[in-house]
Amino acid sequence: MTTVEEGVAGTSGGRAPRSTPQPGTVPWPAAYAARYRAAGHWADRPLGHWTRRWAQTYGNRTALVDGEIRLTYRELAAHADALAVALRERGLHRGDRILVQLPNSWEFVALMLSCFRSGVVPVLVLTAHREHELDYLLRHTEAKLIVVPDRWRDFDHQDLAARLAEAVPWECGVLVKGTTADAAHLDLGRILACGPGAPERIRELDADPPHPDDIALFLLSGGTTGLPKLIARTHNDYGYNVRRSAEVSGFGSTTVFLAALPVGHNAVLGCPGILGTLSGGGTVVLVPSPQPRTALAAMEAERVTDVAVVPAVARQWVAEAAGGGYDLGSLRLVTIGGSVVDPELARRVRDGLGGQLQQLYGMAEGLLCCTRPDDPDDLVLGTQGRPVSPDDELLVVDEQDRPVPLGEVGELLTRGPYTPRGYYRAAEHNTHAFTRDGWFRTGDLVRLHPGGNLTVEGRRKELINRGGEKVSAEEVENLTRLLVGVDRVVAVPVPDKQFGERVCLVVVPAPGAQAPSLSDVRQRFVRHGVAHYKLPEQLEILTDLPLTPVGKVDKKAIRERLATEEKS
Ligand code: OOB
Repeated sequence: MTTVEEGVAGTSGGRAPRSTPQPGTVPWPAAYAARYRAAGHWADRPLGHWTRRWAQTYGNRTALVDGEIRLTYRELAAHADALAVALRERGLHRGDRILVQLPNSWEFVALMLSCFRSGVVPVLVLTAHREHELDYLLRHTEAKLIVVPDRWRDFDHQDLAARLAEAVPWECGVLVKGTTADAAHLDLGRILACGPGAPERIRELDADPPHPDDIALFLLSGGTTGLPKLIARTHNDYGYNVRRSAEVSGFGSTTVFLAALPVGHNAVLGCPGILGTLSGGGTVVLVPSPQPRTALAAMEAERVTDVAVVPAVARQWVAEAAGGGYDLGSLRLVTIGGSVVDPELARRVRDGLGGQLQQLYGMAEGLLCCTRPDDPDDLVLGTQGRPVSPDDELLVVDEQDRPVPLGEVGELLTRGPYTPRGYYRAAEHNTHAFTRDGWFRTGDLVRLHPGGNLTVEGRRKELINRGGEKVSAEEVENLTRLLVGVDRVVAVPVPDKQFGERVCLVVVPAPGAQAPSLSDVRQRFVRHGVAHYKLPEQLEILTDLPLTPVGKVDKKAIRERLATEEKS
């Protein structure tokens, strides 16, 4: 008898398969790959085999809840098959990239699974992204399809996608979710309504699965460079990422996970998030936004057990819960991360929402650290956890890359079975972002404690962490030079009550030139199609920029000066 897994995956069932070169990526060295396989981290199965296995094992259980819609595992698998067949029929093949910009919705999950099944590679874009980001991502990945809602939050995504697709010199289609899909575009609703079609179409899919070392999806780096970098995550590495984080977080068949933050974020999608919940036969509840009333009402109504949240949102949830009127007694685990959580806030979140608290420090580049549900209070409230894999390697170094003594602060470098060795199509940048031995420079300043847990103490990289959304200082500076015509400009984080940090632009106008106003700068950014969360929220005009002894702009001095002014 052939088991479903063997039949679907068509892989070598445990033997190390031949690796296929993935252009633009940096493979793990053979010795590491062998180690990760031998340890069982890399399962050597494409993620597409999940869909069938879940349908067979969990059948009629509820997989997804999205408003009025409730889908069983079997229905979800059928939808994923229908989309996978449709992608193939539209000429999309293994390895072809598509931009996916969908709000939290069951269709997003079905599409992800269809990509895993067909080998088409989704590039996960936030709904907040606009022309500036999409155009770059489209060209950088040479994507052949853009998947968008017709409209979302008063923005016509269909129109923008159509314009972008038309402007590139290769064939690029538009797939639309919504009731007003243009006749020239593919209609997601219609494809799903038609179902998977003839059985031979499904057999064709089964016969040609992606290779486990192929790219399964692209995540965007919250990076520090002018434009976001792409992180190619393989079926093997991301599968382990999902499996292992579900294990350490204790996800299982009784898990009811609330996906309230944007689904395009790694933490919500697979740490353990949506995919971790589905792997164990639990239920995913999708809400369109983390708006406190919507989120808490969904928690109560669906008896949610697990949520993932960033500190800025957690604060709002705690305030809403304190108003009373919600029964949150079903909560088992509240996972918080994405930006700094101080012990005071950690305690307030735990006491205010209930359940156990889990701190999560992670990155789209791979490494995940978290506290464990049974850890003592001092670790849960006061640290960001420890790595999820025994094969995660951590090194804390000084500015010359020399290891610092245990317990001292330094930059965290990391390698491991789900931390790729380079960004996609970024050979030059990779020489700075990774060491010659393949360590990824996280740019985060951490302290490693004797028991193995770490605390995040600051960062060396130049980014602004606005409530978990990462804004590259360099990108904002370049945009200001381009759009406002000021040469001497720096972007720095300043403390913000709601978001933790906000983007502050510091400008030195040319002699005799008029200083721009904040609203002028913001308008120019919007007109250029820059995502809203990157818009500067504060503008400071200086007559000069302080310099370090080696002649670089001293951003630390600027940040300190602004922080002092804020207090006084
Ligand atoms: C998550 O992923 P990214 O790629 O958006 O951002 C990664 C960066 C980290 O390098 C660090 O600077 C910051 O976000 N960060 C934290 C943190 N978690 C992430 N800083 C302080 N405390 C934390 N707990 O943000 C991400 C990806 C997967 C799981 C969780 C978060």
